Amino acid sequence: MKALIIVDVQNDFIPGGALAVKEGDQVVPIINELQQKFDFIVATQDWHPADHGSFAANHSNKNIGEFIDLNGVQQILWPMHCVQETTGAEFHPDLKTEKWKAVFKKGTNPKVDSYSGFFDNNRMGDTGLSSFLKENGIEEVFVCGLATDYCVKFTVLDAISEGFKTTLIADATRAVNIQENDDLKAIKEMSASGAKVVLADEILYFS
Ligand code: VGL
Ligand code: ZN
Repeated sequence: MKALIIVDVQNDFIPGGALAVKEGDQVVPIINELQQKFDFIVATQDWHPADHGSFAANHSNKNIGEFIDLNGVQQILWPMHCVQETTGAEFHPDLKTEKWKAVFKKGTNPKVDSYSGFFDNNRMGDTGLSSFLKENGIEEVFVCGLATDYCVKFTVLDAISEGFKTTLIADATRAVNIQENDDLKAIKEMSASGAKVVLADEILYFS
């Protein structure tokens, strides 16, 4: 059976949010349409404590975009975003949630960031997403959401390494693009790692 994984479609990643992704709002209507094609849907939610180590504000004399060593893992520093229980951490208000089987929160450990919906960046913490999918007979996952070059990419790469047949729905994602073309680089990396890359229309009209 197949599942749709909706990654981090949260207010802080939408234009006007703390870590705004250009055109991030444009994935919402596409993802809502896609949801009609899936019986099994899960979502991930970036869910940081205010003292999270990925926030530039929690390090003295460090700016957003600088790199640090965070407990042995190279970490780019972000603006404060998706802080637990804040509006910025909530899902976009127009995103349909009725059919979701579960939400997997990530990034809760202040000592390590977590881009993937499956594991922390040091691969120690496990959200339980992989076992949840496997217990429910899911063999194939389709990934969409925000952002292409961070949480979507690492969710796709972990899905592949967990043995799921994995498809990226490319136009149902948008990228942070710190460097121009980070989105294209990320899509190439996912494809080279074994992900199938499709456009939403293929699923909406041909499946
Ligand atoms: C994300 C940066 C920091 C994402 C989350 O959802 O792609 N990016 N936290
Ligand atoms: Zn985050």
